[in-house]
Amino acid sequence: MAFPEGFLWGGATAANQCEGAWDVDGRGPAKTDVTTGGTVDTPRMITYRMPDGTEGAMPQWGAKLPEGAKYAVLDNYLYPNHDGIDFYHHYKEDIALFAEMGFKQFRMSISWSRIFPKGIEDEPNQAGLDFYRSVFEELKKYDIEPLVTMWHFDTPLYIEEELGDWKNRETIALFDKYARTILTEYKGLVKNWLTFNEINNTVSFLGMMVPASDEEFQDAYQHLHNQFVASAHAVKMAHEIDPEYRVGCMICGVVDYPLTPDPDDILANRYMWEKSLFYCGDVQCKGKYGTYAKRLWDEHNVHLDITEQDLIDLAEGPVDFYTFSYYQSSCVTTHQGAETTAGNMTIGAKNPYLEASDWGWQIDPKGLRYILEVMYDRYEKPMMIVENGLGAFDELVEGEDGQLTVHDPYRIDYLREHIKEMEIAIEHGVDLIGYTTWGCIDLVSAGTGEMRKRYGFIYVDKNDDGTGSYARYKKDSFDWYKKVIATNGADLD
Ligand code: P53
Repeated sequence: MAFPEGFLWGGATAANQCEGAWDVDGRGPAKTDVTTGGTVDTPRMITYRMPDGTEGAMPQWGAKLPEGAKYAVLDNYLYPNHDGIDFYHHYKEDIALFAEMGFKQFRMSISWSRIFPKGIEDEPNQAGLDFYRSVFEELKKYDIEPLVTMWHFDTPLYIEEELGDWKNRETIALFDKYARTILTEYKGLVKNWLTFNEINNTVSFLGMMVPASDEEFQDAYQHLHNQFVASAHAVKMAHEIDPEYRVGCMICGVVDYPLTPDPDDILANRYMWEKSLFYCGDVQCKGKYGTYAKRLWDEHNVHLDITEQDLIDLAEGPVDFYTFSYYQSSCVTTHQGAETTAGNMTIGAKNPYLEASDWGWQIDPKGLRYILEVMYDRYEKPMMIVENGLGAFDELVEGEDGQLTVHDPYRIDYLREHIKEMEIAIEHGVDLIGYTTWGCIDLVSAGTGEMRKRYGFIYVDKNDDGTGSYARYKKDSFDWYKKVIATNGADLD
């Protein structure tokens, strides 16, 4: 049997997409709290107010706040992350359902601004610390191991707005304080941590959905460098605070293929892997920049502020394991006019051999084997897939037992085919130790802000217009995944 004993089956969420309670118990706002809902072909908007009181909204990607504007929550807009799926008040019920499926591991994130509302306070917010303690204790009741992401796209808005976000080095020290606080607080309750979710997105998607200037690349690479340093600090700190702690990186694993055998496409694809995947993975796993980094910086005239001490810190803080998300693959080409898939998050050329989801994400189980094998060979560190799944429209119907349910064979098929590829990768020698499907309970989409883009085994009655009872219902995939876990991946039917 391919899957090793103790394999960490489970599901994944992120604080800002499920907790809700955005301004409850002293939590400060994050960027997601000024971000509206969008759709597959209309962007999410970020709302702001001018000094003279005029209100405005700009697309999530590519636009810059007008001079003098401040992020603001406005009337007449809907902010889906404000309420999420109200995990904040439903966590006991939700964790009981995860336990019923047999989860060994639950991936979640801590909202930084619940612990330090602005990010700059000297003392943490006790109510925020208490909330996560209760969640960890609840998980412990069922022997579910938490896998905790320290940062899932949610820097406190104050840091983002007043301090210049991650392009400012001062943010490193603020993150250090936050990391030390949670690593100290949850000693004994947590073993496995991830530092930055999909850290590579900052550069790998830049210029793809809308064109970007060299200045934006400069800021993005500096932002990444500062996060690399903060991540290395967190790894070192974790090992000092508790030798049992293990800390991983988290990379957005979009697999690219050359669209044609034109040598220019082959090279372009290789350079895409360097920019999108290796750049971050190499620094976080090997503790130093790859040889190609200078070429990437030169492309956009980037000059980084990297100190001698930074280089020492990076070398001393490589991660213990490698994790990534995997949803889709894409194609790279130097040829003009290549066809793309639908959707407002189109990230490359269309692959004629693959089908795409309703949101234009190309479904490619073999790509999962491909990236597992490449990355394991490169880093030789234990690996986890910490996000994978199909965002799809679900219909709530009455089941045979009279209970409301969703018949979701499309989701089961997607997951089954990906798990089969994991199995092959393990047979080929990859040290894969865990798998957490994305949005194991329906939650707010990061890309579009929709509820209707559902990933869960558990349906949540909440709609895009904000209505709904927040009741939870088991989908067909719930029982299927329960069986997969019970048989340690042997029965996928
Ligand atoms: P949604 C873009 C491309 C690939 C993964 O995405 C991405 C994104 C950003 O949306 O994000 C990850 O919700 C991310 C999760 C997110 C999930 O993929 O747009 O870590 O927060 O929800 C799925 O369908």
